[in-house]
Amino acid sequence: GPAPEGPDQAIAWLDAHDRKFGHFIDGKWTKPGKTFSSDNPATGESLAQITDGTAEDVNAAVKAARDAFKGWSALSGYERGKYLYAIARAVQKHARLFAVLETMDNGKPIRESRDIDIPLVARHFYHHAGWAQHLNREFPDAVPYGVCGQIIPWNFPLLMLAWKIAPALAAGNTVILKPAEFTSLTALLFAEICERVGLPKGVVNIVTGEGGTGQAITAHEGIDKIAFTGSTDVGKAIRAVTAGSGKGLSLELGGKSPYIVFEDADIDSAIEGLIDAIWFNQGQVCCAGSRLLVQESIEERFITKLKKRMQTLRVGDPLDKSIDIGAMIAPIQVERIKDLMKRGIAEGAEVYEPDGQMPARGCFLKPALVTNVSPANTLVAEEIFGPILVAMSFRTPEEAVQLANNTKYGLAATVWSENINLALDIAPQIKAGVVWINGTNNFDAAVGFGGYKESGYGREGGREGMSAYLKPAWEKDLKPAPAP
Ligand code: TXE
Repeated sequence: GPAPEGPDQAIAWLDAHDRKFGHFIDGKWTKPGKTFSSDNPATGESLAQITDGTAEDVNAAVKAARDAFKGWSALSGYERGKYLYAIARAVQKHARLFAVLETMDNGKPIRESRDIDIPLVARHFYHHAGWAQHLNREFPDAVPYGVCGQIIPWNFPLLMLAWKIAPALAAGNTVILKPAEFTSLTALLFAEICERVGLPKGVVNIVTGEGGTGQAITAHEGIDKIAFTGSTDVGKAIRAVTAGSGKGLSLELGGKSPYIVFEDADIDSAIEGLIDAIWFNQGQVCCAGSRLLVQESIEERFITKLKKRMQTLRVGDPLDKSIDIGAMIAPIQVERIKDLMKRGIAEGAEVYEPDGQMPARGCFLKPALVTNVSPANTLVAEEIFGPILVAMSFRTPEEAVQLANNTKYGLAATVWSENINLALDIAPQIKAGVVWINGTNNFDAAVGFGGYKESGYGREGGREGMSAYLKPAWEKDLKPAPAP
């Protein structure tokens, strides 16, 4: 068979492009324009120059997507499904290259990109190929929106692309996707996959760039729906810009998810779950279990065990398969987190960090456990988006629910207890889009994921995720409301 794809192949792929990329618009590659550097956060080295998309670039992409929409939406769901299957198979075929490239560009451990991100990407396209096939039967009175503008973050670059593109295409939409400025590379490799499987031109357009490119997308009159995943601040700005424009909108924003451990929990399992909940992807996860709420009667025992387990976590080169915690996305995020920590400590927080060696260079942070905090402490109230766990205790189930809901966010939650009646009683009282019982980070393409409150609205995955890319057929001929 073919040689396994490793770092050498990723470097060869970058070199084959002279480490400089334009956009993928209308099935063609544009010449690189004004560029910025995409760096490997583990080494600080530049990987490639990425084009900062202009309003003209977005215009060209919208025109291509509009033209492609007629043909793409007229295909039967069965025909569109065949393309999604082909994409899924091509992602699997190049899984190793995708995983290494993702780890080099983002800093996440290769164990995660190899075993979680990329397999879930393939799973997402397979799942939505199925939806495409059954679309007319499942949604007989629905039609696609048209052209979708999709703006994604850097924490799960290719997986967030899959969450956005797979349902949009299955429903018959065409897309303009903007990856985050820190992590454009796997989206560009994905564009090559679209070319290779013969996806009709203009159905998927990848326009790279910074926030300004995102603004050009959200403001564009030729776009029918915006889907955004990212910070709550930018989500609010996009909501304001799109209000009254007639555009559809779904937002998946930040979180500060509670991880509740009752006194009757299986403590060893709860600790393993917690390691995954907060230290998966260096804690740069919107649904990270970042607020530990542990029942007072077991608090001391639990925290002692947790500290011991934290001593075994290895921080280092994300391409090393034995590493638990890789690099943070960028120096700016490390500084942001250090500032938050300073504020929290000034407000009285105590911080525990394991001893372990740290890499001499690169964007690394130690895992940390924060205790002695009040609900008003900055580290309790704000999304840190890093490897920082905040711990508090509660006495009664009522108090656990009250603390869990004492947040502006509402994305995810975990309840840990051997008493299933207690767990099932608590779960629906927590205002979060997903509540896991005796588990965490269970993602599946078939299940809707999304938030309440400042975590956004709309669901991705499963039936709800499909309906987010469809509208009632009678709306097809409505004109957008005029701007106020
Ligand atoms: O996100 P931004 P940032 C949170 C997390 C993190 C913080 C800042 O707390 O520390 O946000 O991260 C594009 N109009 N999350 O600054 O800016 C941008 O180019 C349109 C949680 O990186 O929201 C990128 O493609 N688009 C989160 C995308 O928005 C704009 C994941 C996200 O970047 C824009 C990421 C604008 N005005 C961060 N400004 C999660 N929920 O998973 C920027 N963008």
